[in-house]
Amino acid sequence: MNYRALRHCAAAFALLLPLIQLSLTAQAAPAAEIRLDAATLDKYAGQYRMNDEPEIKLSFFHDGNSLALEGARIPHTPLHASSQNTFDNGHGMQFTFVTDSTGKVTGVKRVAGKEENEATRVSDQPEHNHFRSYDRKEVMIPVRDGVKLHAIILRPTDTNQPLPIIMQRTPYGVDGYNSNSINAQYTDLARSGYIFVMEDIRGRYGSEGQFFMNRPIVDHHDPKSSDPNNIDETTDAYDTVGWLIKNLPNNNGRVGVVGISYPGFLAIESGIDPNPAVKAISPQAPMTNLWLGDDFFHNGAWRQSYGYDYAIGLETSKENAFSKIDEDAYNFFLDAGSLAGDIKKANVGVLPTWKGFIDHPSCDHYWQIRAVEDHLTKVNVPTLEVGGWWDQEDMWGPQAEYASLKPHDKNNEVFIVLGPWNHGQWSRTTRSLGNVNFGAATGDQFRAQIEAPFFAHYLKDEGTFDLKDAASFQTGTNRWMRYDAWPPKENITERNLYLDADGSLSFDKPTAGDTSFTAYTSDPANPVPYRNRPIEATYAPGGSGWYTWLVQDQKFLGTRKDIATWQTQALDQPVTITGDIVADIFASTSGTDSDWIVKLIDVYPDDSSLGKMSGAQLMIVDEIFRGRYRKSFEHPEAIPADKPEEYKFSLHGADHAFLKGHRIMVQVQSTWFPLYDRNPQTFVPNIMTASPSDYKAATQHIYGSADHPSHIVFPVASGN
Ligand code: PG9
Repeated sequence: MNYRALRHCAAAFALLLPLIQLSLTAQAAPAAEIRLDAATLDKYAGQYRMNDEPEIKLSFFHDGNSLALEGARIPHTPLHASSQNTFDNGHGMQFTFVTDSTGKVTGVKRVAGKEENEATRVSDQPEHNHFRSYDRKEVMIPVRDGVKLHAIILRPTDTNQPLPIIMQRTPYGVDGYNSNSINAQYTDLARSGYIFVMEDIRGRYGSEGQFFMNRPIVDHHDPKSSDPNNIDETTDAYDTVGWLIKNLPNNNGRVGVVGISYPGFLAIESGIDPNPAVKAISPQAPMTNLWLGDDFFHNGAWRQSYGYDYAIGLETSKENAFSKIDEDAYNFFLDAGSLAGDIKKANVGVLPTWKGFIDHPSCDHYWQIRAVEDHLTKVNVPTLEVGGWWDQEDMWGPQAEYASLKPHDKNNEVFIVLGPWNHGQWSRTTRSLGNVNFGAATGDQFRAQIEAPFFAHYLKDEGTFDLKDAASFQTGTNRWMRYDAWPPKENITERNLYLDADGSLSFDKPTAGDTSFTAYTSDPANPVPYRNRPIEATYAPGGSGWYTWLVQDQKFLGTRKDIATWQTQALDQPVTITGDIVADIFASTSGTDSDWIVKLIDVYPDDSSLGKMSGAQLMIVDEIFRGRYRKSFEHPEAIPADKPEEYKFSLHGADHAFLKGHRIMVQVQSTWFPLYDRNPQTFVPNIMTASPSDYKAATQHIYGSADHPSHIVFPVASGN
């Protein structure tokens, strides 16, 4: 299992706590080992609790001539002494024990790369983890067109009872799965006991056939579907499940499918015209609509750095090969210009996904047939959707899939969980995202209290599953809420928060004439960075700000003149918003095309007790809209210069309390680079091939008048 594979599997495993990653992956050469006497080793043995993540306990054992480490999600890991009080795991992580003036061991400092944390000694009795032993087999599974798919099968060694199967299908490689990684990643499920099946999808890693990025669904009801070559990910899942049920001894005939991100897309596909043995699926951060709101475009604006990096990662090799831009990505993409320029710079030919972007910049048939939510016209299988409020990749997918399935949910089998997470973060044990601390290890709570009971109920008939319909972690108040539906209707009043020309925000509709606007100049030669520079490649092996940019304090933007800002006074009582937040903006441009980016921000008070959050500007929801698509996503149209036009688009769901003393802020800007390619601000037929002379500065007006009252639709919650 290589480090990059782990890291990217931003989805699956890479998002586990760094401790686990580093205990399983080779990094730096260990320092020379020294021998310590038994009394010294005994002195260090015990249990330590991480100071900043109290749910993580490290147990050090006196193990032979050295120490070994274990944790609830950490396999037994031998350590080597490199000094009287420092040990390393042989993979770049050091533990230095700390003693007080009496010589008593009080804690341990953990250093891993740039990260340093401390743990306090809480007991002299180390605790073993409860890892269950799994037996590992490798198989090739034939599917209907004769292609064979590679899979790893893991089965508990301590029982011959018929067990259900939990399957994950993935493009990111399955070779690294073994008893330890299953226990570390799926701790609750592994303990409960399932047969785990991890499968490489067609054309990736050990599987035969041709990989096709986000392969569209074929028409299974077409007479042609008897043609064995009429395959897609749903048929590969169907055939795999059929083979497993027939060939794995002692299975109970039921299969659950789980996955994050690309594997989340594969999980929802397993529930479309499913094999009858599929009894539960959990699509987590599933990529669903690549043009409207997930990885590659948002409302028609192309995600330049991501689309570039990801296509290299999956299409230049059968195994992950993510791009290694070794300069500030801001400069790299500014120099390249449009996608045509990126392709020249990459020098790896025109990858299939890039060809898709160039030939289909608009939402034509090519993207329409890839929109998974359009296939969700029936509930075939109990479904648990999972999404993060700050998911930097697939925030749209879970909410869109839930919204499509829900109207067909006659038996109350479709659920959604939304929490304070980035992409896949619910698989980790942590209280924080960036500088924001939510006061509890919410991922652990989700896995133990929602995910494990969901699968136990539907696959083992154990217990009840009584999530109402939606579980949401309300940020600000930092508490779990349960709702009858998402977005909830009860106790919600929609109110418009108006963007007034004097820079204030108010619930009162403006009455002034059209000379009431806020102006700024947007210059594609100097675009607004979406995060702090230098910007690393998305999954840069040495670390990347990608994972936390959505919670980055927006003060990093300083006093740029190309961002319009509105804000309230400090609130004298909390304002809670629960549901979909919609931007309804009236704007004009002196150009003939433009992007509109709207960010809703919680401004924390200056208060040293808030630590790093004192005075912070935390984005709550945000989105971009490419102006040429205001009338049709399929047929773009130039914008008439200097004329107010309406741009109405969802900023997505939130469940957030702006607390007393905080301020509500809204920002509008027209570049967000290099996450999104620059709009030339001059209408050209295809922005993917725009030339340098097409890019022009433009004067933008955001209206706050009676006729053109720009506002944000706020679902204000009361009584909770
Ligand atoms: N967000 C990734 C992805 C999924 C589907 C298409 C493109 C990218 C992922 O983490 O799997």
